[in-house]
Amino acid sequence: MSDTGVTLKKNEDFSEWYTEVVLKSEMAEYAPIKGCMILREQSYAIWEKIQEVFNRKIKETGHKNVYFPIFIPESFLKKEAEHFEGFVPEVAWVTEGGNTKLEEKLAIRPTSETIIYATFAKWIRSWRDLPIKINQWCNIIRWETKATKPFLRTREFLWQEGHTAHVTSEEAEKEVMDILGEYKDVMENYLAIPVLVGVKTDKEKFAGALYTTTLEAMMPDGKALQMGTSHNLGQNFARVFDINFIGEDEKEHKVWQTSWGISTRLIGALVMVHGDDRGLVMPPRVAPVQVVIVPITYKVADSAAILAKAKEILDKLKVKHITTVLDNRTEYTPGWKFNEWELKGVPVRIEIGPRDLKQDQVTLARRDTYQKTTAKMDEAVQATEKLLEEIQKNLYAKAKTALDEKTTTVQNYDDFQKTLKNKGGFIKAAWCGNSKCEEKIKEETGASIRLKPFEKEKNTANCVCCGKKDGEIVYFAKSY
Ligand code: 86X
Repeated sequence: MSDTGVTLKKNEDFSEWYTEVVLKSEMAEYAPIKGCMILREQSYAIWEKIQEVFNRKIKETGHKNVYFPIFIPESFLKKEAEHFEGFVPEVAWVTEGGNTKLEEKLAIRPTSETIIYATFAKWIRSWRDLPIKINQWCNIIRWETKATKPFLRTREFLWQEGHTAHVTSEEAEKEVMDILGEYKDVMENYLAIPVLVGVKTDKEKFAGALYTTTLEAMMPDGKALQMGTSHNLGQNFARVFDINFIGEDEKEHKVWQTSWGISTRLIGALVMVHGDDRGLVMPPRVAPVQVVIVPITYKVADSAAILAKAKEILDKLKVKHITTVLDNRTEYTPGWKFNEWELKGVPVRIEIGPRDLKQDQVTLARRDTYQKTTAKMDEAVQATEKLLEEIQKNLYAKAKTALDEKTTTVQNYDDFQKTLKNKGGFIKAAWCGNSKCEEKIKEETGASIRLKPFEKEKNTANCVCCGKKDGEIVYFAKSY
């Protein structure tokens, strides 16, 4: 068992548990390149689900998918020195092709603003060319020097980056919020992970943006995880890349822009939030396999009849578009199969044994609570559908309770430090708005301001750091 099953406890050794689950569930494995991972079938299928859901959403709202080159000439990045400078140590370069040194070195994209916006400048002439709303699914390279962690921090990862250009500031503003709303829907209603939404502080925002909106989730170890961002770029890039258009007024204007992204990081959050001591727990709406049928035919006389029933249910579930696997391998015992499918997080297991056959029923086992129930054969599909919905709801509700439990309001710096040390999580506290206080707190406690909530709290309080009156309530946390 120790070879294949999870040996560490989520509550005791969270970080090691996480790695063990990721590896043993065959989500990912380390690649023979430092800081890189192999995404195996198990995790790539989840990525495809996320793509499916998000593609549908953005296409419905008039976005189109495109693909830009992986290489970005150095001169492009230098044009935007303001946001590029801080990132220089993270850029990987190509300097040679074959045996020839390149005249200009090429960055392997760390993000694609510069190459995409240089192209926008060519595409856009008049207001009739707007808006442009494009998205690309691609890989990204950032030469991380900090310790890497599967899905959360690797030198290469997959993401989508959306880039839009608009006639008016209002349109860009609406786009930023629309996308944020779609992200929230993906995270909460598909991944079953509740998120806080709000705006980053000036210190934490993307340097190229007017403002950065963010979605933040809470992990079981008390650290926050940024799940996605949506930026209002204003006319910052339009100025640098000369993205101008002739308006209906026949005058020249600069476009208003947005950019936004989510990445394979979300898969890491999924493992952390829902996983347990037996392994992964997949929310039904993104589970690569939603139902596994295990016929209990091992050394059983009725095995042919049991298998026939299993196939009957398999076909019925397929008709309902429920992704189902019939595990009729004969070389493993039912118990061994249970463990394996639990490790992989399959939400519902249907067992059919001799007793079930006799009583014209099936046994349903749910992955989230381990509860077992039975259903009559002709109600099995309906019962399964209902159970999948319940599991989806329950996983979200559990995660929401955990988030609420890990959110603490404090009035003074002493409580701030104690809470952070003993409990972690989000700390709601008043902040005067001065980045000096923000930096001091980060230095002394390791916690940063994760976001300023959109829904401003009516209450104000004294800044938790300097004591100044009428501070704004913000969320602090240590983070990944
Ligand atoms: C910021 C901004 C933005 C589109 C997103 O957050 C979503 C999708 N892009 C990304 N960012 C950088 O601009 C950046 C630039 C360089 Cl050169 C780098 F090496 C690392 C970077 N990391 C983040």
